[in-house]
Amino acid sequence: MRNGGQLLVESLVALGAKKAFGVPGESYLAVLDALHDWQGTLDFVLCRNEGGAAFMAAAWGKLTGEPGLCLVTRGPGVTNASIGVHTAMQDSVPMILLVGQVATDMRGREAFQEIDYRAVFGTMAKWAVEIDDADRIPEILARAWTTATTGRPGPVVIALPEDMLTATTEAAPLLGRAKVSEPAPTAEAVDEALALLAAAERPLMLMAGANWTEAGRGALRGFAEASDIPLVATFRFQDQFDNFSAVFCGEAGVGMPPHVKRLITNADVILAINARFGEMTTDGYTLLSVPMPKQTLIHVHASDREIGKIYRPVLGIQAGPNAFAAALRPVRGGWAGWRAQGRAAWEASFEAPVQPSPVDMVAVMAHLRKVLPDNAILTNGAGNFTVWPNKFFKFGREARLLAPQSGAMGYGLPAAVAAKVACPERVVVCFAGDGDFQMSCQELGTAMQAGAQPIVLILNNGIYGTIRAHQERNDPGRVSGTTMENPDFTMLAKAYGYHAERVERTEDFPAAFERALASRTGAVLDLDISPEALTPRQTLSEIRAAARKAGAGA
Ligand SMILES: Cc1ncc(C[n+]2csc(CCOP(=O)(O)OP(=O)(O)O)c2C)c(N)n1
Ligand SMILES: [Mg+2]
Repeated sequence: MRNGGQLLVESLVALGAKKAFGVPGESYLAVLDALHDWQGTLDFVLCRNEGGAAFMAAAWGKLTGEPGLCLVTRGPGVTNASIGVHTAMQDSVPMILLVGQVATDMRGREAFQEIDYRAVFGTMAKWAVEIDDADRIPEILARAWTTATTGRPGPVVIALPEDMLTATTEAAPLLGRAKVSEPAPTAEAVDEALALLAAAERPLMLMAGANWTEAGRGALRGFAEASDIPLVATFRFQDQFDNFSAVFCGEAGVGMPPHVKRLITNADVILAINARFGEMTTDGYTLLSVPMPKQTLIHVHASDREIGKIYRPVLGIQAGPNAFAAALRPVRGGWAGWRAQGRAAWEASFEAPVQPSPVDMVAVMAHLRKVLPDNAILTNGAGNFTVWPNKFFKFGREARLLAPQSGAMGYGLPAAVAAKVACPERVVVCFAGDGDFQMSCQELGTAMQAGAQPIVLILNNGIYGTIRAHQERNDPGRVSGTTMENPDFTMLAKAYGYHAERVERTEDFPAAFERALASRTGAVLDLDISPEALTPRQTLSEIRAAARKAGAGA
């Protein structure tokens, strides 16, 4: 005999869960109590805000491919955590959010902190469910795990009524997880796709998703290189393909470089693998027209819900990315020049002028490209600063990028903590804007307690730069709600036990970063960035002047 909380935790252990990120609440005491018996097997990583905890779980899912677990209390806890659910959905990564619920005998009365989870998360999560009967915990957990990890991976929300967790049950815990094989393409579908590519003059591959295996990535690279087809990663998935491969031509994301736009617009055949065609990747659904792109589209996805969702493909193939990549055979055509042009343009995109800033990020990124180990993990939230880790780093086979497709500020630090929890031996560098950092800087405490401190680079320009840029474009000179008064970030970091330094000159960065790498307490480097250095190639004043010239705000 067990209670619901014990059955839940034993089943999670059987599924292979190693860490759960959360903030405690009286609504799920039985789960916390059960975790007491499993310390060292399934650890509770105590977070400071449910937003941070949920970001950590989402990042865990992105990094490991296993559902990131998040435990939060009802009402106020879960509403805080919702940002991570939204992010996991937009990122298509597996996550399971376990949340307390009022007892079943008072449900529906708007009891204390009550939320109708199915209604609130029904459209935000991949699946939202409530477990009414402790006997059904193993069944629903098994389904949640499979739901989170298969097809298009995503977040599952499971509500746990308090009386269900304390009820005793004779149901047996799960003994393990289901092994689910990816859907594989039929031989005819592969032949048809290869025939379409072979007939192309300017083929392009678009790849997406964080659910690639080593073998799948290797097979895709082998195919792309042998066929000499240029490949572009969709928004913030550029770490999934070896950037040092000659076929890699960049990322179709926010602030899309002109050469990537040209590759997508001018391609005559596009093989899109695992992509959901978000707004950023399509430049606001303009690079491919809805619903019939002029490009011949071959859309491969494991989920039947994604194929034809926005674009009617000429050929849709329901297949997992790895199974599909494994089935490919090289095709040959006369497009080597087209590929080489894309590659050269990507290489050239690393050249940028000297920045009008005390610390020049062009130089900082050139330094980081030299000194970071091959398996470094970079993270970021949202802001103009993300251009540096996203567009000025070269991700080799082992490097990883944890960056939110939801554009959620505050993701970078929790993601870095999760990465450090998952891989303590790897170098993890969080890039944070001054605004971005302050969305979740309390998680410095989580990292300190868990012994999972990353290196944090704060790109401190004193403004909500992204919004300021929009402001200058729309209403030049009318600065409103975008200037920040900041605390001394080094003092804040030191209070949490970190090595911390303010860096005010580019030439001081290499030594400061070396000290950060050597620090066993994690490090926060507060970089003095001029608000003028708002984009790599256009200053704040230039944005304003251009907008005035164009008559904006007049
Ligand atoms: C949670 C959240 N709130 C608000 C926004 C809107 N937003 C996008 S970028 C940005 C400013 C980011 O400022 P900062 O982190 O300082 O980076 P900077 O642009 O200055 O480099 C804001 C407010 C958002 N994306 N996410
Ligand atoms: Mg800023």
